[in-house]
Amino acid sequence: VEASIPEPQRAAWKKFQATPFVTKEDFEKEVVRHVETTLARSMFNCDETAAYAAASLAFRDRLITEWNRTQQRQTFADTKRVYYLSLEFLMGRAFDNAMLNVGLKNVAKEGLSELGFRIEDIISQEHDAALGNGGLGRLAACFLDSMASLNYPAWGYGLRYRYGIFKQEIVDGYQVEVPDYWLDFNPWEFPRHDIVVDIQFYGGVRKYQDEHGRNIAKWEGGEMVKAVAYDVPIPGYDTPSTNNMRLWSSKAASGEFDFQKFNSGDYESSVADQQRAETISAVLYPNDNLDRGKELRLKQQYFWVAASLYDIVRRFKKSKRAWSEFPDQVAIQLNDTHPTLATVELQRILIDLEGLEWDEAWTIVTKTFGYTNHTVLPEALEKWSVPLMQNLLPRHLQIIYEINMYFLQSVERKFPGDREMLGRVSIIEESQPKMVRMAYLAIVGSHKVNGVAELHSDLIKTTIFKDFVKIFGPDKFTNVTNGITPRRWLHQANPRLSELIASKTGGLGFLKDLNILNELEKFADDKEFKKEWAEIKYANKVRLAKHIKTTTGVTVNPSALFDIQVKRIHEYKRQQMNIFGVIHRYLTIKAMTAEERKKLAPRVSIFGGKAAPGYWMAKTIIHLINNVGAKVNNDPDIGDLLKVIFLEDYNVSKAEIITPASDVSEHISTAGTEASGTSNMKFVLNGGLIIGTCDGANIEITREIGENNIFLFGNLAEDVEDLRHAHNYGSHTLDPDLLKVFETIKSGTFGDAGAFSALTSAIEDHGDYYLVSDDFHSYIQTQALVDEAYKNQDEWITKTILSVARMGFFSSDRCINEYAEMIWNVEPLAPEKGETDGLGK
Ligand code: KOT
Repeated sequence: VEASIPEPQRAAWKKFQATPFVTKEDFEKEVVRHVETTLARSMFNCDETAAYAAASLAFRDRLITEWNRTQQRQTFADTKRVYYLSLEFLMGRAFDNAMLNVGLKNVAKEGLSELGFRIEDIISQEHDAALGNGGLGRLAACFLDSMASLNYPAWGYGLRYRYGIFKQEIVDGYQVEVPDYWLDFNPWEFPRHDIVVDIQFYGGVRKYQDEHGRNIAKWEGGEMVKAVAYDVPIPGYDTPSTNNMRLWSSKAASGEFDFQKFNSGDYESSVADQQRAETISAVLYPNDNLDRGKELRLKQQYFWVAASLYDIVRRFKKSKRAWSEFPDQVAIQLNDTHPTLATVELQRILIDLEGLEWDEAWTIVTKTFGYTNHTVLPEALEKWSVPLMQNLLPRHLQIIYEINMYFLQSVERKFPGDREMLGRVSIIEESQPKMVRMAYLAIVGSHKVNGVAELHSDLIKTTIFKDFVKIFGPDKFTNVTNGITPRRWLHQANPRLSELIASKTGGLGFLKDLNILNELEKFADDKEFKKEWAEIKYANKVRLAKHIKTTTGVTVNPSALFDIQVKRIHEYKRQQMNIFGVIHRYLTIKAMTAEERKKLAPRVSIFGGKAAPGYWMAKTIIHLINNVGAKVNNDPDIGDLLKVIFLEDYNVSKAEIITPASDVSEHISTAGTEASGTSNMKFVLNGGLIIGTCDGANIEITREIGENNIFLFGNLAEDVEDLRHAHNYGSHTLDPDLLKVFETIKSGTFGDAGAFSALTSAIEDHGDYYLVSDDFHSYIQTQALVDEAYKNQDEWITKTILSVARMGFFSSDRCINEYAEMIWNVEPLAPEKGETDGLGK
């Protein structure tokens, strides 16, 4: 539909086009206008919620103006765009981020103050957008920030879950899940009721020959559901570029179906249909690093992928180019295997709907897609049962079989007679029932596959995807080490540190080129600077101590060493090893003389993180941490020497308080299991040291900051397999200190001894798969080194300054530039000077 205003009337439009506010006065005017009109309130009933709403709407209007301009610019330029497909976007709060990226936080702060509000109180009114589980979803959010900040024409595509990740409450030491209904008031989304896509499920395939003798496959019947677009503006930092995140919401297809039922008096079932349709985008699956193969999850995946591809193809078709140019205009990145059906859907569109030949179509598909792998854990590798897929997506299953047939034929040509190889690499696993291996499909359907840290990218090449390296050659496989956005994870979370750095490096330029942090090296021995540096850390610890006091009631001493492990609870991340170490410390202190105790550095052990609701072992770990806390924190014999805290409901906005407050943080996964980790980067960037295993990005962090500045311990990835084998087939003697810890637990010191038997017997009786006992001694020794090092505050501070100075590599801007160059082949599209009013600075 041509909806463009004719030339003669455009002058009027230009005259009256929206102008984003820049001054404090204009900001206040917008806030008052929104309070009085949009919200229908007045100065006599404007509470903090209303002030938050109005201030956000003022910024949203501003973002939307730039968003429109950015989209226009991209459409006119008609250059290649990136589409980042992710089932998770763990965005956190948007208001503070919008103010900082647009450069108007001070304007807003003063404006709000004149209107009677403190900006911190207003910021904290916002509900986190928690559409993700952990690292994978937060990575997608950091990438959106970097793509906009670097002016890449890029869209995020995801699902608009009505319920994000559950809220965690701790009741009597147990995790309780509470639904996270976050959409009551969300000023950051922009419903596009005109952008609606019909999505088909179930039905069957009719095959026939048309009048030209061509084979036609028609997917017919089944159910229709509507996908409605909701757009969220993504502002870049210090640039007018504002990209788009498009989230799809499911709605019942109105019309024939339910209308018929309705007329025939079947009101109930027409309402049931509607509810079933809306269920598709209702809830985020709360599993991190686990695949459960549920039908509704497959429905979510296809719903989102089909709507996104329809949208992408529609946009491409407007340019009236030949199909062969599709990969020159479109790059699609698959964030893990969750969107892999997109490869099949594009092939279906091209052959069934657009009439292309198979080979021509498949060339386009593979040139378009890139696939990022985030895990090697076998329980996390997605597989879908063939009967399930046959029922839900009959045409897609046929296409998958055909993709597999051509693929296996090419393997057969390259490795004639190697039947075992064919069985190993087949996209279809010949099990009962048969399964579609999504990672294999993603590899075959993409031109590049990347891991997320060097060790991980090497591991996938030598273990789970070894055969595929032989088949496609090593160049198809590459590495892009993860990163984090310094805007949120330094400037926003730690404003004082950001300010101090700016004062020594000539302004905020480091937020756009993080390598500028290097200039801090020369202050590593500067007395004045170190004093300020230490004061900021202390203030951040005081802030966290206050949060601990109000949320748990426990008083912690901000001068104690803050030792933090916050991340999803998982056996491979080994929070159990941490809490066993804490128990060991407790026993050690109890056995000490008063003299010995004086020499000890007081410690606060802080944990946080959610367990998947069905993951019993993870829930048991949370229970043990809380029970240890209850015992230790109330033991008068211990006092400040040791406190154990479990922080409820760890999420992005809490991470912004927690991350700047660490002295050490723990990244202690069994070597070879954590693909990258990203909180390790956040903690170091905020002036904390880390204790970690030789795993994921810890290795590259060590390379960058120097091995004197990190506490590494434990067995190496290359030895893990042999150790596991020895546990199961050799004699398995456990660490004596760990056995003492187990005895204490079993004696009931931390409450009901039986409650924790699963934790101890996983190690004693079931092979200790995660090597807790093998690494325990080295862990305890390294913790003792931490104690020693912390006593020398002067050296400690120097280590933290040097570490921050060397963290430039871990900016997500570096990642995005690598993806753009190696995988997407896209260029930034810089806004022209003077095209907009630019920033309000
Ligand atoms: C897998 C299945 C479902 C949900 C999440 C996953 C998942 C999450 N797989 N890997 N991750 C994490 O991704 C992060 C970002 O790359 C990594 O830093 C982290 O090590 C992975 O565990």
